[in-house]
Amino acid sequence: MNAAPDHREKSQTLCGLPLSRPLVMGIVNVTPDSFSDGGLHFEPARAVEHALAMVRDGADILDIGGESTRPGAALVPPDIELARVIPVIEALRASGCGAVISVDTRKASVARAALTAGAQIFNDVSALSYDPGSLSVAASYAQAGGAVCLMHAQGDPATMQDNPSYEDVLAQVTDYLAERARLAQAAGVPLRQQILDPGIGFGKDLAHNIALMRGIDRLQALGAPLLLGVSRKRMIGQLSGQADAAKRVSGSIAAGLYAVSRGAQILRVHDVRETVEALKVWQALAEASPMRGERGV
Ligand code: HH2
Repeated sequence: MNAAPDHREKSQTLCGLPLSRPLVMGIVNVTPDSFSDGGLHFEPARAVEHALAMVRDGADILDIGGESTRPGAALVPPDIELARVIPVIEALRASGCGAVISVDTRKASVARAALTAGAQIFNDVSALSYDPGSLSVAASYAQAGGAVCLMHAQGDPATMQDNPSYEDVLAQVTDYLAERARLAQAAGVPLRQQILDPGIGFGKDLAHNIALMRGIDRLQALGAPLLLGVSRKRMIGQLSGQADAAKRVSGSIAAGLYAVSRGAQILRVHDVRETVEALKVWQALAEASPMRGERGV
């Protein structure tokens, strides 16, 4: 495995986190219907407990979501999404846990309330295109020293896997993210406070997902840290043969290590402890990479 191509300044940070090593974002789905863990952390107290366990296991960021965006998912009204995520964000802030808190939402009103409750990252799977109010909320995150994650998706969760098609998926996703990044910059979110994400599984078939993973270095050249959310997704099931999404940890880690070896800086994962351990081993070996090519005894 090659060491990560290093396009970033060693001293660069994101919400106070160093970008000199891969960061782990733990997924906290406060939903009844998420694709691999729906219902498990639906009670706010269970979600908080799960999130704090992830911090103990080494998560740098906690991504709190109240709406499933799995293929075929139905829209959740803003008042219900707010009631799911805000108490969890408030409780995590009150707990004094050191993790950066991210809110996974497409809705400006939810992102705004989450910022007030203590969120530092606005993770929008629509790259600020779903809700016209999102650009100004994104600027508020930047003013507060936070960040905004812009993800590519083709179509809406309800229909996105019906027949995804591209002429050149890597070129189209790269161009789209470049355009959304420029728009966010114009609205007041500097590139150094943006995170870009090709959106694995969001309107993509297996071949599209593979092309995007193989093209990570090209996406990373856009100049913002790159986030990869491949954990337990259908792609992992297709490649590993594991039909049960909750049991896709090994395949998810393999894909995550491949992604960081190509330059991804943030892994969005369900299995934090396993991922953190794997990254520690990977990083110790990658740091020793100047030795590569030398003949061993
Ligand atoms: N994937 C999911 C949700 N949010 N955000 C980013 N930035 N990137 C992703 O790849 C991404 C995301 C879907 O995964 P999950 O949250 O586990 O499932 P569900 O949408 O069913 O809640």
